[in-house]
Amino acid sequence: MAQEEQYQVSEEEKFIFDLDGYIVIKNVLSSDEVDVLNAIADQKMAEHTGEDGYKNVRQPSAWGAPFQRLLDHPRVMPYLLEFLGSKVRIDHDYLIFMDKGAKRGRLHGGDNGQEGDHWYKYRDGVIRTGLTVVTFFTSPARAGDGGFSCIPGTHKTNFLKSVPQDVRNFERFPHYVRQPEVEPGDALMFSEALVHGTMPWAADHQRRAFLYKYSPGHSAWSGKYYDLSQYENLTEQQVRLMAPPSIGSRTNTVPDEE
Ligand SMILES: O=C(O)CCC(=O)C(=O)O
Repeated sequence: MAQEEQYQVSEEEKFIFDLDGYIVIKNVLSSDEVDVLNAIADQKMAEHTGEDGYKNVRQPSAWGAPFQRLLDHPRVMPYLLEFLGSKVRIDHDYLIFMDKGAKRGRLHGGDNGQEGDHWYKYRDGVIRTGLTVVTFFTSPARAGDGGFSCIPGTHKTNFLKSVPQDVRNFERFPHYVRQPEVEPGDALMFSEALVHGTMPWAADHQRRAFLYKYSPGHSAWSGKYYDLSQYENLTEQQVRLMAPPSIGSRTNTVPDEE
């Protein structure tokens, strides 16, 4: 049995993702795995000074096996196949580290008709979404800490332009803005069709989030495709996942998935 088949997206999880536009997948990584990722990140990030406590660095997936494994993590693949289809591909990845007081990223996103890869659809029991993010957390974001925040349900809103600018700028926090709580080892999956952003970081500990972004097989958000020579010992599945966008002769990312 393929490892992915051990995990099924439940009907309740489909309901949650359809309702909110995001879902928290608990305990994707063990505490040992989190420690390994943090130790590698400590080394790799030592030379990055960032800007006002904010660091954004490209492509942690190329930092060796523990980060490469996140590309097609067996706990996450079932969600990618369920929501992006059998030809899902990795589009790009980066990390966000934030120290107390760091600010970035107003509320943005949504299917505004301009960003072609930001969309969400449902038809005949099947959910499909465009550019979709899986954020792996190696430090917690508890109530009031800040970091990833969103307006649940806005992946389907008919009133995208009505989100007030002071709310988008985090100058006002009405009840409909939510900062999901996560623990180290959790992953949060969200559609870029969801209105979302980066709330100022208020916690004493550093925010550590690794964002792996996926697209359906036919599409791309990034114009820069993966250079496989930057990776070692890629599996055949990872090579299929990292292929540039196309649909005609593209094989399924997990071969027996329809
Ligand atoms: O996790 C965050 O801080 C939000 C990231 C974001 O805005 C994005 O992925 O477009």
